[in-house]
Amino acid sequence: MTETATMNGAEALLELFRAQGTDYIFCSPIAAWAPLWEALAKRKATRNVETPRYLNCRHEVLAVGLAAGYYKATGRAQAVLLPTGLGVLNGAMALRSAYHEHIPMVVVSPDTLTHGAVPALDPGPEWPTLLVDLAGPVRNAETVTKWAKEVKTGHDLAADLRRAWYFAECVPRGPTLLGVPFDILMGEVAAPSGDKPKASPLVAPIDSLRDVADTLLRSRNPLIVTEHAARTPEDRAALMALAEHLGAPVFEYWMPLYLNFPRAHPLYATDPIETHLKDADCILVAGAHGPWHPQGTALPPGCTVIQIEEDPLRPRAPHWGIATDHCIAGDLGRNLTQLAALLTAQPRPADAARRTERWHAHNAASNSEWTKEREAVRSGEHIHAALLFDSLHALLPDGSVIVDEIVAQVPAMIHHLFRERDFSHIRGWAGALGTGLSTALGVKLARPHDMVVCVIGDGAFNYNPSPACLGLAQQYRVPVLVIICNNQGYVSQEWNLYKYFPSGHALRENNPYGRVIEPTPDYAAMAPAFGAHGECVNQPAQLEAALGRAITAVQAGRLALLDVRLEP
Ligand SMILES: Cc1ncc(C[n+]2csc(CCOP(=O)(O)OP(=O)(O)O)c2C)c(N)n1
Ligand SMILES: [Mg+2]
Repeated sequence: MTETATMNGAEALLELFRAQGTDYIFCSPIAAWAPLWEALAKRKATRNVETPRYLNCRHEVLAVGLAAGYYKATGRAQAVLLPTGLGVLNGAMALRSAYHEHIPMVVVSPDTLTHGAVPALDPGPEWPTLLVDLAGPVRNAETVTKWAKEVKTGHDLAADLRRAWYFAECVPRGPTLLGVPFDILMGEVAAPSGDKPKASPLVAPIDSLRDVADTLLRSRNPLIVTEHAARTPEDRAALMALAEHLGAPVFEYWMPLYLNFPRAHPLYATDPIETHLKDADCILVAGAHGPWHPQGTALPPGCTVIQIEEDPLRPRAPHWGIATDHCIAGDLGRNLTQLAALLTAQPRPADAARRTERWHAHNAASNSEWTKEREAVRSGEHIHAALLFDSLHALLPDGSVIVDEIVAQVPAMIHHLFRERDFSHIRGWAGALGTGLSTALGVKLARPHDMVVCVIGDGAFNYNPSPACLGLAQQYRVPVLVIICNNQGYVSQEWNLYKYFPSGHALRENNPYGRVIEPTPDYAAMAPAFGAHGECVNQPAQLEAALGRAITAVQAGRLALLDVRLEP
């Protein structure tokens, strides 16, 4: 009889992470990770191995946000460790964003089966008294993950971890969670053998794509709308090929997740899609969770709506109000690329060149309005958002990646910061505030040689685990440039007062209750506490020099935090 090699569950988990190809383990500490920490130290001492790299995170939202940012920049899923049910609850908001954004990651969370009754498997007296919940990590995760399960025995650990990883990475992508009791982390299991399963992509059959290509080619006024179609340059090239062949404009819905289309391209639509719906006869919704508002807006009779998405009709959301004619499910990038290839193999539609010219003229007219705005704000008394983004456009090095968590300044960022330079764009949040900083840090881990800029609202900054993020940047030397777009409050949250109560008491008496953050904190003063460079700037004349100093600090390896006081 051959003897099977054994190890404890934590050592096996580490080996499984390595075999799945994770680069990082983003861990929020709890004493129950002791066997894992010992396994890491043993591996380092005996084999001098540090991959996957372990990062200690001082907040669960930070751990999840790092994994999300790293995936957005690389397309590679990472491991996240969250301390039992309470850790899952603390990270749930960031998991919820990952779930909506189709971001894969595998979360592992410890629990206890025996609550101290077995001395060798006792996680500590705090478990039965303070740490465990009836729901446990798995049930706590159910509404914010794609798949969540507890490992029942040591025999199941390897198979369950591989399943969790496969489910996270296959479309529709998303976070998965494995509850692993302390009893299993400490107990003996067989050393895992075997590799990660090879997964074939899920793509639409060619006939369905051909059908859609024919519809697009026959259309007289096609529109394309996207929010997250192009995470990679290849995806972007496919979208460009489609748009250029058809002479169709590309609208990015107002908070794009990526730079889906070059924003200086003549077919990049510069005004909202809502004004053009009445003329459309075919709309390609290529990765957009809310392509227009309200979704029930009547479209012209006969207008065909084609949705290309990992999981069309939004199963993760309560509402999809768009009458959709074609659902093309599966890997978004691959389906787009195949569709572009089929389409461009056909002759260009006769009126595509004329349409291109028409859209070019239309977009140029709105662009000249943005140019006028840039010029108008140069001589202002206060720093206007347009001036900030224009200055960043001038000063940031090539290849910079902008990670944003802003609201009121989104249009200014899109039109002034991205107008010509070769910058990448990654959204750092998905409706729930609090993930911008950690997403930016995750992007920086993935792109250590590029300038990563987190453009964040003053309100948003307050929702982030900011000390934990600044601490991680210091501890592991992950220098990002943080620009606080400080308009001294929740400006966007006042919009409904203007809409519904324009002459009501709140606005008339300048008493809007929910808008203000007062007194405005000295955000820059936080930076030195974490060895970072910090500055506050409120004069237009000081802006460029302050940006220059902050960029230099980041290039020298320190996080820089610039609190830019914008005109309210
Ligand atoms: C977790 C969470 N809480 C509350 C909100 C509601 N909310 C959306 S934007 C916003 C204000 C953000 O302020 P800031 O970042 O300064 O942006 P501004 O409104 O000034 O543009 C709030 C409170 C939210 N989206 N997510
Ligand atoms: Mg604000």
